[in-house]
Amino acid sequence: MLTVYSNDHQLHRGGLELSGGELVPCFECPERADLVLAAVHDAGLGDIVEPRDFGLDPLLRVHDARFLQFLQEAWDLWSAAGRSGSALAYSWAIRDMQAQEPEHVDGKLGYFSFDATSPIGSGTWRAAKTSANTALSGAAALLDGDACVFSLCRPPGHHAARDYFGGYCYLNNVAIAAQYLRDQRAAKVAILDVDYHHGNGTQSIFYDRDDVLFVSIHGDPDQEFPFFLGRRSETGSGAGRGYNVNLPLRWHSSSQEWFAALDQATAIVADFAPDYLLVSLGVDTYIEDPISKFRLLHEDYLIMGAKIAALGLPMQFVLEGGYAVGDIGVNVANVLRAASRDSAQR
Ligand code: Q9C
Ligand code: ZN
Repeated sequence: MLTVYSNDHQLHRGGLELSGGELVPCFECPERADLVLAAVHDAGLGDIVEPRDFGLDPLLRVHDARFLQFLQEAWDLWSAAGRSGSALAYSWAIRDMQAQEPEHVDGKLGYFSFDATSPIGSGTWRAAKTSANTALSGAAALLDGDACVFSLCRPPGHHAARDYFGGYCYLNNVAIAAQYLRDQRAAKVAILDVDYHHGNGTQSIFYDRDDVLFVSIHGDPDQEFPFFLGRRSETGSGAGRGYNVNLPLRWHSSSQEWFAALDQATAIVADFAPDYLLVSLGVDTYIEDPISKFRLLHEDYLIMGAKIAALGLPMQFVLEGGYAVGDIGVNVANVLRAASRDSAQR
C-alpha cells in the first residue's frame, strides 16, 4: 500500500474554535496527522511519499473561483484589519438575509463559511492546498494501477462545499480526487464516507450527478453537526436522483448497528460497480472520541477495513476526522492494515 503525506499540514495550527460557548483549542490539531504517520510507519504498510503539485486547475473543477481566491487572501485581509490570532467568522446570511459577498473580511468570512469551528491562520491556505495535492497524488497512483492507496490529508475536507468552508475543512480533498479520476479516465466513482459526521460538502458537490455515488454513515443530523444536511430523505436531484445515500444513526449507536449500516452501504457501492472507490476515512466513530457519540473499538477498525476491501475495487482512503488523538493512529492503521492485506491477496 502507498501512503501520501506532507509536513505542510503543520502550517495549519494554533487556532481556537467555538465550543459549548467558549473558545477552546481546536480539536483538529497537527498531532493528529503526526501520530497517524507514525502508526502507518510503524505498521510497515509500505512506501510513504510526498505529494506533487497539481496547480489550481483540479481545485477549480470542484470549487468556485471567488471562494478559492478568498481562502488564498483571507489571512492577509485579516492581518490588514489589525487582527491577531486566527480568523473566525461570527455572522452568517440566513433565510431572508442577502447572501452577497461583503467588502469587510468579517463579512467575507461569514459569506464563505457555515460555522465558527474553522479558523484561518497564516499557513491555512498552504496546508489546505497541500492536503488537496495529497488526495490528488493518491488518485494519480490509482490511475497508475495501485490497488490500495492512503492519502494522509490534513486539514480534512468532507464538510467543504463548492463555495463554503466549515467543520475544520477548507478544500474538499475527496471530491477533488473523485473529479480528477472522472476527468482523467474513470466513468464511475463511488465515495463511501465513514466519518462520524455527515459529509455535507461532498454530498452538495455531487448531489445532481449520477457519475459519482455518495454513501454516508453518520450521526443523525437531528442530534449532530452539521445539523442541516444528512437526512435519509436526501437522495439526490435531477440526474443524481438515487445516487446520494444517507444512513444516519442515533447517538450511542453500537458497533453492531454501525456495521449493519456498513453492510447496506457496501451493497449499494457494489451495485453501482464503480471504477474506483474513495473512502472518506474519519475515525471519530471511536468510543473515546471527545466530540462524537458512536462506540467503535480498536478491533472494529480491522473489520471495517476487511469489509471495505471485500468489495474488490481499487480504493483510496482519504483521512477526514478523528479527535481521540492518542488512539487515532491505531484506529487508522487497523483499517489500512486489513484493507491492504485483503486487497493485496487478489
Ligand atoms: N464542540 C470532521 O470530523 N463541531 N469535522 C465540533 C465541538 C464540528 C468535524 C463541536 C465538528 C467538525 C472532519
Ligand atoms: Zn468527523
